Amino acid sequence: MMTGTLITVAATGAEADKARVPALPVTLAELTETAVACQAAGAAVIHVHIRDDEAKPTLDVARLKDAVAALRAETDMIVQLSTGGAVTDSFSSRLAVLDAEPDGCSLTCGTVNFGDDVFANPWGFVKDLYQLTKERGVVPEFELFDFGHIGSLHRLLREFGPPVGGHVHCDLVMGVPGGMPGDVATLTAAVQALPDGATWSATGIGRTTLPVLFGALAAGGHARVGMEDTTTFAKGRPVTSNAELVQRAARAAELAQRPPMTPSQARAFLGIPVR
Ligand code: KMH
Ligand code: ZN
Repeated sequence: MMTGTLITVAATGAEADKARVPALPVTLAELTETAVACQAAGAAVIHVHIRDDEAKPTLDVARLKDAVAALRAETDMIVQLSTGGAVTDSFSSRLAVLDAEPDGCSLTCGTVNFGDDVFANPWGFVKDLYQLTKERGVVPEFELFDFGHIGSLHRLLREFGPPVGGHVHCDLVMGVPGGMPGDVATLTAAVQALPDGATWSATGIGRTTLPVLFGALAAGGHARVGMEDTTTFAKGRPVTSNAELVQRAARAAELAQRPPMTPSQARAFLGIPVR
């Protein structure tokens, strides 16, 4: 059954450099301003990475708590904190993200080469994080960068049961150098391998953004967009705001006759309680 479209905005990420990408939201004021604009444009979930006073990525729990509080005060969006952080973050600091009591969190299901770096998610960490989401009542979104991650997701559900809220929602992160490619053939194969009953979003990094967006809409999936994943709107044209990426995705979703879900529709869809 075709539903409306869940649009997630991944507004900042841990990789883009504020000096090179001035439109990147890095302060709390910039993050909340972006969130307000993105909600108005059709986003229901915000995937959050924060930065320190030097605009470098941080997992400082006090700052994360401030970000959660500010986003809740200014928007109705589902606040999903990244537990991926930056490739340099320790496993303990990534687990401590849940101390900030978000609605949801990302949970990457395996290790992947990440450009010249390695984004480390060994099984022991994945299962510890999953069990912690259950203890804390945080709804995970399963981030899948490659096919092996789908196998680990099946194992996680088999060994530890369903997530908080009872519903499995995945995000295919495609086109990372080192992960699965961002094309429609790969998207189709990945979707077929997901657990029965799972719903899914997809995002394509960089120039794979548009094929993955249109492929996901055509296949009944949902969309993640944002400056974490692409800082180029079109060839030679930098993104000027997260909201313009959300607007483009919302327009595509409307053309597909699957208009954006509101935050409250998204909460029901993802099994996230209303605050
Ligand atoms: N920044 C990447 C190393 C997540 O947010 O959960 C990992 C990442 C995934 O962005
Ligand atoms: Zn992220």
